[in-house]
Amino acid sequence: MELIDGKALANTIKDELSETVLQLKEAGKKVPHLAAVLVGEDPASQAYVRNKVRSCERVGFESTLIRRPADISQEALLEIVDQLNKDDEIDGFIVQLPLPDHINEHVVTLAIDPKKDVDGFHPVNFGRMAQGMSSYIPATPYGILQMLDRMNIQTEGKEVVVVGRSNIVGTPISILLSRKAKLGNATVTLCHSRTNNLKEHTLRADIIIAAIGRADFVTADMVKEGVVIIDVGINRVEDAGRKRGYRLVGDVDFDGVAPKASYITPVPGGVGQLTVVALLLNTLKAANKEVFG
Ligand code: L34
Repeated sequence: MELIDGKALANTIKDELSETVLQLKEAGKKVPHLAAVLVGEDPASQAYVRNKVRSCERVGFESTLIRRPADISQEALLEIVDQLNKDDEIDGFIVQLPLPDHINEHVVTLAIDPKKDVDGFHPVNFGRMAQGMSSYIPATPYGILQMLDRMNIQTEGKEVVVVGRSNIVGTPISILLSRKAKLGNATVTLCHSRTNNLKEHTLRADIIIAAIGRADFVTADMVKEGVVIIDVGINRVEDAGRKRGYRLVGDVDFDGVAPKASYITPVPGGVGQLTVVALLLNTLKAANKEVFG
């Protein structure tokens, strides 16, 4: 079993990005600038956005964090989106999800200029991705592709089982891995909460992408010997033994599954690390106007 060290992979890519920033500066060019909008005080969202801002600092990108209380109106949030769309200083921005219940996420996503949509959530980017056109690829799927690429894990002809059909992970990664492309050409099965006999599917899988948001959901009896495990879940479970009162676990029962796996990602220190890096890669693309020309 080989552990996929997300932190180390992320650091390698961050070093490459730092080098790119130095070259941009030497050439007298503008440094990429990412903005993030964070609504409310959700502790997980705060941690994720903090990692994004810190990572910008680490590679030499500019970053702007816009924080608003959970009771901000949808109208006021749309006004911020509009300002960011118009601000020439900002190359790309994200609105961290989830948003409070009174705000319609679809409306907010549709309001973001696709050229600045470094999350790749706008239907223009999603549609371009699905058709194999140049697009921003959502950060978590893009991070998974980076991980597979840099670990030299082949996907062509492989049986991939994705568990979870969210807009931001399960659905896009299943499209990407089945595309006729490098890091594609897999036979993908997208499983979800209404799948019958889930285990029949997962037992066939050469690669399992677990993105359901349920702690320790994938267990040893569900996987075959030699499987590659990409664990996207980040779940907080109570743990009185920890200072914080909780610990983070993935969607996969790591201790049970790891002995059967050829490769496995840890949580934390796995996919989450690459998610943040993928956002930086998209921000660089935005600054270089690579996606839309
Ligand atoms: N708009 N909303 C928008 N874009 C995104 O790409 C996200 N996502 C998901 C949630 N909402 C979003 C993220 O940023 C998940 N996600 C994310 C980002 C960073 C990390 C995990 C998920 C991360 O840094 N994980 C660390 C541990 C974090 C901790 O200590 O809590 C890790 O090592 O896994």
